[in-house]
Amino acid sequence: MITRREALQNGAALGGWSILGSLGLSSAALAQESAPAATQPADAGEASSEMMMVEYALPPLPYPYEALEPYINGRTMHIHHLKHHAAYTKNLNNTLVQLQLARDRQDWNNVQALSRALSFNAGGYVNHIIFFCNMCAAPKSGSLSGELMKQLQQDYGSFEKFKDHFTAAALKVEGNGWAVLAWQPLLMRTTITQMQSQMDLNLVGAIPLLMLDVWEHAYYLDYQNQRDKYIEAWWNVVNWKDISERLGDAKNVRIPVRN
Ligand code: MN3
Repeated sequence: MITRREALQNGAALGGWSILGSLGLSSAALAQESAPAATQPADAGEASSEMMMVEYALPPLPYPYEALEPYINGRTMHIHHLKHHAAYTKNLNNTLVQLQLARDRQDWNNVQALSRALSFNAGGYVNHIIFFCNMCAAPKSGSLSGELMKQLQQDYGSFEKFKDHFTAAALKVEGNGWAVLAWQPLLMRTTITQMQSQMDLNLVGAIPLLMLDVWEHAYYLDYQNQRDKYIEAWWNVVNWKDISERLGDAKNVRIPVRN
Protein backbone atom coordinates (compact mmCIF):
# COMPACT_ATOMS: atom_id res chain seq x y z
CA MET A 1 0.00 0.00 0.00
CA ILE A 2 1.20 3.48 -0.75
CA THR A 3 1.19 6.06 2.01
CA ARG A 4 0.65 9.76 1.47
CA ARG A 5 4.35 10.43 1.85
CA GLU A 6 5.22 7.76 -0.70
CA ALA A 7 2.55 9.02 -3.04
CA LEU A 8 3.96 12.52 -2.87
CA GLN A 9 7.51 11.29 -3.31
CA ASN A 10 6.48 9.25 -6.32
CA GLY A 11 4.37 11.92 -7.91
CA ALA A 12 5.77 11.19 -11.34
CA ALA A 13 4.17 7.77 -11.29
CA LEU A 14 0.82 9.36 -10.63
CA GLY A 15 0.88 11.43 -13.79
CA GLY A 16 0.98 15.18 -14.29
CA TRP A 17 3.38 15.94 -11.52
CA SER A 18 6.35 14.89 -13.58
CA ILE A 19 5.28 17.36 -16.24
CA LEU A 20 4.98 20.10 -13.65
CA GLY A 21 8.56 19.42 -12.73
CA SER A 22 9.66 20.48 -16.19
CA LEU A 23 7.77 23.75 -16.09
CA GLY A 24 10.47 25.74 -14.44
CA LEU A 25 8.71 25.81 -11.10
CA SER A 26 10.90 25.36 -8.06
CA SER A 27 10.47 22.29 -5.93
CA ALA A 28 9.39 24.54 -3.07
CA ALA A 29 6.78 26.18 -5.25
CA LEU A 30 5.64 22.76 -6.40
CA ALA A 31 5.31 21.58 -2.84
CA GLN A 32 3.38 24.65 -1.78
CA GLU A 33 1.32 25.46 -4.80
CA SER A 34 1.20 22.82 -7.46
CA ALA A 35 1.97 19.46 -5.98
CA PRO A 36 -1.02 17.28 -5.39
CA ALA A 37 -2.26 17.01 -1.84
CA ALA A 38 -3.54 13.79 -0.38
CA THR A 39 -7.26 13.61 0.16
CA GLN A 40 -6.75 11.89 3.50
CA PRO A 41 -4.28 12.57 6.29
CA ALA A 42 -1.23 10.36 6.49
CA ASP A 43 -2.44 8.70 9.65
CA ALA A 44 -5.90 7.94 8.32
CA GLY A 45 -5.30 4.28 8.81
CA GLU A 46 -4.10 1.45 6.74
CA ALA A 47 -4.54 0.88 3.23
CA SER A 48 -7.68 1.93 1.56
CA SER A 49 -6.95 2.75 -2.06
CA GLU A 50 -8.14 6.29 -1.28
CA MET A 51 -4.77 6.87 0.35
CA MET A 52 -3.33 7.07 -3.15
CA MET A 53 -5.70 9.79 -4.24
CA VAL A 54 -4.10 13.14 -4.87
CA GLU A 55 -5.72 16.44 -5.61
CA TYR A 56 -4.19 18.87 -8.07
CA ALA A 57 -4.24 22.56 -7.25
CA LEU A 58 -4.54 25.44 -9.70
CA PRO A 59 -0.98 26.69 -10.21
CA PRO A 60 -0.55 30.45 -9.77
CA LEU A 61 -0.08 32.61 -12.83
CA PRO A 62 3.64 33.49 -13.05
CA TYR A 63 2.84 37.23 -13.50
CA PRO A 64 0.06 39.70 -12.67
CA TYR A 65 -3.12 39.44 -14.76
CA GLU A 66 -2.43 42.81 -16.39
CA ALA A 67 1.19 41.99 -17.27
CA LEU A 68 0.49 41.13 -20.91
CA GLU A 69 -1.40 44.32 -21.75
CA PRO A 70 -1.95 45.86 -24.22
CA TYR A 71 -1.65 42.61 -26.19
CA ILE A 72 -3.86 40.48 -23.91
CA ASN A 73 -5.95 42.34 -21.37
CA GLY A 74 -6.12 41.58 -17.68
CA ARG A 75 -9.80 40.62 -17.75
CA THR A 76 -9.14 37.94 -20.36
CA MET A 77 -6.25 36.54 -18.31
CA HIS A 78 -8.28 36.68 -15.10
CA ILE A 79 -11.15 34.70 -16.62
CA HIS A 80 -8.81 32.34 -18.45
CA HIS A 81 -6.92 31.45 -15.28
CA LEU A 82 -9.55 31.58 -12.54
CA LYS A 83 -12.48 30.21 -14.57
CA HIS A 84 -11.20 28.07 -17.43
CA HIS A 85 -7.94 26.70 -16.01
CA ALA A 86 -9.59 26.28 -12.62
CA ALA A 87 -12.41 24.27 -14.21
CA TYR A 88 -9.96 21.89 -15.92
CA THR A 89 -8.20 21.43 -12.59
CA LYS A 90 -11.43 20.67 -10.76
CA ASN A 91 -12.64 18.32 -13.48
CA LEU A 92 -9.29 16.51 -13.61
CA ASN A 93 -9.61 15.81 -9.90
CA ASN A 94 -13.24 14.73 -10.32
CA THR A 95 -12.34 12.41 -13.18
CA LEU A 96 -9.56 10.77 -11.16
CA VAL A 97 -12.02 10.16 -8.34
CA GLN A 98 -14.54 8.64 -10.74
CA LEU A 99 -11.88 6.35 -12.18
CA GLN A 100 -10.89 5.23 -8.71
CA LEU A 101 -14.52 4.46 -7.89
CA ALA A 102 -14.77 2.45 -11.09
CA ARG A 103 -11.71 0.42 -10.11
CA ASP A 104 -12.96 -0.13 -6.59
CA ARG A 105 -16.38 -1.24 -7.84
CA GLN A 106 -15.04 -3.06 -10.89
CA ASP A 107 -17.62 -1.07 -12.83
CA TRP A 108 -16.28 -0.39 -16.31
CA ASN A 109 -19.51 0.77 -17.95
CA ASN A 110 -18.24 4.35 -18.22
CA VAL A 111 -14.57 3.67 -18.88
CA GLN A 112 -14.73 5.08 -22.43
CA ALA A 113 -16.28 8.38 -21.34
CA LEU A 114 -13.99 8.61 -18.30
CA SER A 115 -10.90 7.93 -20.41
CA ARG A 116 -11.84 10.78 -22.73
CA ALA A 117 -12.61 13.02 -19.77
CA LEU A 118 -9.17 12.24 -18.36
CA SER A 119 -7.49 13.20 -21.65
CA PHE A 120 -9.56 16.36 -21.99
CA ASN A 121 -9.14 17.62 -18.43
CA ALA A 122 -5.53 16.56 -17.89
CA GLY A 123 -4.82 18.14 -21.27
CA GLY A 124 -6.54 21.35 -20.23
CA TYR A 125 -4.67 21.36 -16.93
CA VAL A 126 -1.21 20.80 -18.43
CA ASN A 127 -1.65 22.82 -21.64
CA HIS A 128 -2.57 25.97 -19.75
CA ILE A 129 0.36 25.68 -17.35
CA ILE A 130 2.75 25.60 -20.30
CA PHE A 131 0.87 28.29 -22.25
CA PHE A 132 0.92 30.72 -19.32
CA CYS A 133 4.63 30.07 -18.69
CA ASN A 134 5.31 30.62 -22.40
CA MET A 135 4.33 34.28 -22.06
CA CYS A 136 5.76 37.24 -20.20
CA ALA A 137 5.64 41.01 -20.16
CA ALA A 138 7.97 42.90 -22.48
CA PRO A 139 10.20 39.98 -23.47
CA LYS A 140 13.65 40.80 -24.69
CA SER A 141 14.36 39.62 -28.21
CA GLY A 142 17.87 38.66 -27.16
CA SER A 143 16.54 36.03 -24.78
CA LEU A 144 16.13 33.51 -27.60
CA SER A 145 19.09 31.20 -27.07
CA GLY A 146 21.57 30.34 -29.76
CA GLU A 147 20.65 26.69 -29.40
CA LEU A 148 16.94 27.40 -30.01
CA MET A 149 17.68 29.66 -32.97
CA LYS A 150 19.95 27.02 -34.49
CA GLN A 151 17.31 24.31 -33.98
CA LEU A 152 14.57 26.40 -35.58
CA GLN A 153 16.81 27.27 -38.53
CA GLN A 154 17.69 23.60 -38.95
CA ASP A 155 14.08 22.39 -38.76
CA TYR A 156 12.32 25.19 -40.68
CA GLY A 157 14.95 26.93 -42.78
CA SER A 158 14.87 30.21 -40.86
CA PHE A 159 13.28 31.81 -37.82
CA GLU A 160 10.84 33.69 -40.06
CA LYS A 161 9.77 30.47 -41.78
CA PHE A 162 9.22 28.88 -38.37
CA LYS A 163 7.12 31.85 -37.32
CA ASP A 164 5.07 31.75 -40.54
CA HIS A 165 4.49 28.00 -40.16
CA PHE A 166 3.46 28.25 -36.49
CA THR A 167 1.19 31.23 -37.24
CA ALA A 168 -0.52 29.38 -40.11
CA ALA A 169 -0.99 26.26 -37.98
CA ALA A 170 -2.57 28.31 -35.19
CA LEU A 171 -4.76 30.28 -37.57
CA LYS A 172 -6.06 27.15 -39.29
CA VAL A 173 -6.89 25.09 -36.21
CA GLU A 174 -10.39 23.83 -36.87
CA GLY A 175 -12.58 25.15 -34.07
CA ASN A 176 -11.03 25.09 -30.61
CA GLY A 177 -7.48 23.97 -30.08
CA TRP A 178 -3.79 24.77 -29.97
CA ALA A 179 -0.68 25.23 -32.06
CA VAL A 180 2.21 23.31 -30.55
CA LEU A 181 5.97 23.44 -31.06
CA ALA A 182 7.39 20.30 -29.51
CA TRP A 183 10.69 18.47 -29.24
CA GLN A 184 10.55 14.90 -30.51
CA PRO A 185 13.17 12.77 -28.71
CA LEU A 186 12.98 9.90 -31.18
CA LEU A 187 13.07 12.16 -34.24
CA MET A 188 15.72 14.47 -32.76
CA ARG A 189 13.94 17.52 -34.14
CA THR A 190 11.07 19.82 -33.35
CA THR A 191 7.62 19.60 -34.91
CA ILE A 192 4.74 22.06 -35.28
CA THR A 193 1.35 20.45 -34.85
CA GLN A 194 -2.26 21.44 -34.47
CA MET A 195 -3.96 20.10 -31.36
CA GLN A 196 -7.74 20.03 -31.51
CA SER A 197 -9.67 20.42 -28.27
CA GLN A 198 -7.18 19.80 -25.43
CA MET A 199 -5.55 16.63 -26.74
CA ASP A 200 -6.66 15.40 -30.17
CA LEU A 201 -3.94 15.03 -32.83
CA ASN A 202 -1.28 15.04 -30.13
CA LEU A 203 1.89 13.02 -30.83
CA VAL A 204 3.15 10.36 -28.45
CA GLY A 205 6.46 11.35 -26.92
CA ALA A 206 6.20 15.01 -27.89
CA ILE A 207 7.64 17.37 -25.30
CA PRO A 208 5.89 20.74 -25.63
CA LEU A 209 8.08 23.81 -25.90
CA LEU A 210 5.66 26.50 -27.08
CA MET A 211 1.87 26.29 -27.00
CA LEU A 212 -0.64 28.81 -28.27
CA ASP A 213 -4.24 28.57 -27.10
CA VAL A 214 -6.63 29.47 -29.92
CA TRP A 215 -9.85 28.61 -28.11
CA GLU A 216 -12.08 31.68 -28.47
CA HIS A 217 -12.02 32.23 -24.70
CA ALA A 218 -8.32 33.11 -25.09
CA TYR A 219 -8.99 36.15 -27.26
CA TYR A 220 -12.66 36.93 -27.81
CA LEU A 221 -12.86 39.86 -25.37
CA ASP A 222 -9.85 41.51 -27.02
CA TYR A 223 -10.19 40.55 -30.66
CA GLN A 224 -13.69 39.04 -31.09
CA ASN A 225 -13.54 36.67 -34.07
CA GLN A 226 -10.22 38.02 -35.39
CA ARG A 227 -7.93 35.16 -34.49
CA ASP A 228 -5.28 36.53 -36.84
CA LYS A 229 -5.07 39.78 -34.86
CA TYR A 230 -4.74 37.83 -31.60
CA ILE A 231 -1.91 35.68 -32.98
CA GLU A 232 -0.10 38.73 -34.33
CA ALA A 233 -0.32 40.40 -30.92
CA TRP A 234 0.62 37.22 -29.03
CA TRP A 235 4.06 37.07 -30.67
CA ASN A 236 4.88 40.22 -28.68
CA VAL A 237 4.55 38.41 -25.35
CA VAL A 238 6.29 35.12 -26.13
CA ASN A 239 8.77 34.31 -23.38
CA TRP A 240 11.75 33.18 -25.47
CA LYS A 241 13.86 32.57 -22.39
CA ASP A 242 11.27 30.02 -21.24
CA ILE A 243 11.15 28.30 -24.64
CA SER A 244 14.95 28.20 -24.84
CA GLU A 245 15.21 26.59 -21.40
CA ARG A 246 12.53 24.03 -22.28
CA LEU A 247 14.47 22.99 -25.38
CA GLY A 248 17.62 22.52 -23.32
CA ASP A 249 15.75 20.37 -20.79
CA ALA A 250 13.85 18.42 -23.46
CA LYS A 251 17.05 17.43 -25.23
CA ASN A 252 18.12 15.58 -22.09
CA VAL A 253 15.05 13.33 -22.25
CA ARG A 254 15.69 9.86 -23.64
CA ILE A 255 12.92 7.51 -24.74
CA PRO A 256 14.28 3.97 -24.56
CA VAL A 257 14.31 2.07 -27.85
CA ARG A 258 15.06 -1.63 -28.07
CA ASN A 259 15.79 -3.36 -31.34
MN1 MN3 B 1 -7.73 28.10 -22.74
